[in-house]
Amino acid sequence: APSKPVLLTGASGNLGRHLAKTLAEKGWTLRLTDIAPFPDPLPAGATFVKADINDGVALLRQAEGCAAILHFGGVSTDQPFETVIGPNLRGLYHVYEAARREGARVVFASSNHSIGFHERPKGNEAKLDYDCAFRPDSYYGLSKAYGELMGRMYWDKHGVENVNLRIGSCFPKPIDRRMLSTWLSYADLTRLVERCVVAIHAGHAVIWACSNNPASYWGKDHRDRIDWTPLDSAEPWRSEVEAITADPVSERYQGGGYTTSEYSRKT
Ligand code: 15L
Repeated sequence: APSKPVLLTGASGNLGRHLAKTLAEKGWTLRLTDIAPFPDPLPAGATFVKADINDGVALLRQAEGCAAILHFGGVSTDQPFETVIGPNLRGLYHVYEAARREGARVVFASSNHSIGFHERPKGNEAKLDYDCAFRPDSYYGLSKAYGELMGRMYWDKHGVENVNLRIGSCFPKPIDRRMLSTWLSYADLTRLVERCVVAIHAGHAVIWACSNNPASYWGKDHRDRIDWTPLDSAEPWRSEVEAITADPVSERYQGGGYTTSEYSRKT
């Protein structure tokens, strides 16, 4: 376990709750925070503070003495512009300022929606590497691209290390054909976040956060730097979910349904 505490934002969200439980089981000292109350019994060694990530002073106080900030807070789905910008742009800035002051590493829950308008590879077509162009599919995806670029700047300018997890679909199990490519198991997520924090060197890193899915859309990233290998696979669910598909536009692009919400392109 890390020798210093680790701060987790978004602790009351789906992924936050899972990380709080499993990292505490590994003996980590966690500081949990969220704007919503923590719905579970508090894990051993953890404290919880109810706060808004837009409260920069509260965040600085919570980050004091921390080795890392696991930033899983903010808007996590496709929402209107005005809903996204407060938590995902200003809140993110407060996270990075706190990390800069503490010399803490940031693990950022980015998303496949920062690149969602790349087409899905067909047959033997090349998979997408980490240094592909951002092609956000929503204001939400755009905020995640901004978050990754924030990390780029804080590394270049201030030496704040950060690992940007382009999370595919992290749910208990895959529920449609797209998730045969994008699914990330909860167990692989915990192992990934653990490596992000304990790895000696991170710099500015980008990781395609999906399980070891043969149908994955994604290729090169920085997993060797942090020594992470996903162990699970979506393939056992293939026969159950492969017939579950969406409209033709959603099926063309990696971001799926996020690409077509409010879609008005004619050609
Ligand atoms: C995300 O970024 C969302 O947080 C999650 O709810 C899923 O929609 C996921 O992407 C996905 O693309 O499946």
